[in-house]
Amino acid sequence: MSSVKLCSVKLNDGFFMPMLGFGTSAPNKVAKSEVQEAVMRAIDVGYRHFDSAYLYLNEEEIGRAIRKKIADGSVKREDIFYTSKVWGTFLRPELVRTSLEISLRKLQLSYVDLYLIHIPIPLKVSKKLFPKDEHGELIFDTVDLCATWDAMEKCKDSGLAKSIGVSNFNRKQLERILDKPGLKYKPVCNQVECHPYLNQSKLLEFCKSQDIVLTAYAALGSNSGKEWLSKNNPVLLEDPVLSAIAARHRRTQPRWPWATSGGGGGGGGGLAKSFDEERIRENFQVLDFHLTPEDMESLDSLNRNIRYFVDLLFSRHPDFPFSDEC
Ligand code: NAP
Ligand code: WDT
Repeated sequence: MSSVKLCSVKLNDGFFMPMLGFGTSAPNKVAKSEVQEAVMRAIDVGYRHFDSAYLYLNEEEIGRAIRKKIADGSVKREDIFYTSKVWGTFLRPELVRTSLEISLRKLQLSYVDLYLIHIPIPLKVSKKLFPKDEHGELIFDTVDLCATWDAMEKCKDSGLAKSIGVSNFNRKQLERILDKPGLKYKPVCNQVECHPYLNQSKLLEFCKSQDIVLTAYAALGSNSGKEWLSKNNPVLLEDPVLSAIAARHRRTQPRWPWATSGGGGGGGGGLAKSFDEERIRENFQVLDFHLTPEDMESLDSLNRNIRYFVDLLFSRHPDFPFSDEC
């Protein structure tokens, strides 16, 4: 087992989150048994933070992996930081706790460390993850996100979730929650796409000012193979400027999740997904290198507003988060 200790960031509710998290979402064609293997391997390598969701349909396998590593004495439950997310079909306040209980039952765990609103877009209550009408249009629900947040706060009060936060929220949507009358708990984080091509400097600044951690997803630029990704974007990990910085630090290049999420500049978190033994190890080596001011400058110059995750299905909703500048 690795002796490397992960750096953690203190959340605004007092809990700690390891800055580097292990992403678990894979294309549908990948067998679910792979995620179980990958999570066990990741625990052996030293990862302690795991990111999943109801949407990913892999919580049974992740729960099994975590419980096996607890049973063999590698870790204790309290060493693990596990995140789940409530999907858009459960954003009615009366369904939020049910959704969390479904995840916990699949996981066979008694609590999650972090529970997030996955998207700010309520979808019609349905067994389908993406409920559509006869014309193939997504069917939305009308739910007040502040009411959903009340239900999230109750999940924290019940102890089923240690911390609560959001994902894919823009600044206005965060403000709506922060300005909610009678707010009991602020979101501890906003998990959003963030990498050198979309550095989220404005949103990061806002989050920092509110003591909200910005957690970066697709920090390695995600990858093809995912049904919903646009195919015409440049591949982040093939960027020559990144290669040059990596070479200067005698690193292979994909070690950017922490550095690009504001971790380099302080106070962020980042996710990296790999199910490959070698790359799981490689991606863990982000903790012992520091970017120089010149590196930061070249990284800043790469920012070009490229989103790998844009789902046009959502873009008709009035709360579509990605039309605003931040
Ligand atoms: P990512 O972590 O940016 O990239 C993963 C892809 O890069 C995989 O295809 C992986 O393939 C490849 N890869 C990983 N390490 C590599 C390396 N060292 N060299 C070359 N290729 C490498 O993308 P992501 O999975 O889209 O995002 C990470 C996690 O964020 C997800 O798994 C999920 O947990 C979360 N997420 C959340 C949201 C949200 O809406 N909240 C959206 C997207 C993602 P191999 O597996 O073959 O290594
Ligand atoms: C933009 C577009 C944001 C994939 C789609 C969110 C898709 C959530 C993952 C995810 C979406 C979505 N993932 O991890 O691979 O909500 O459809 O978490 S999405």
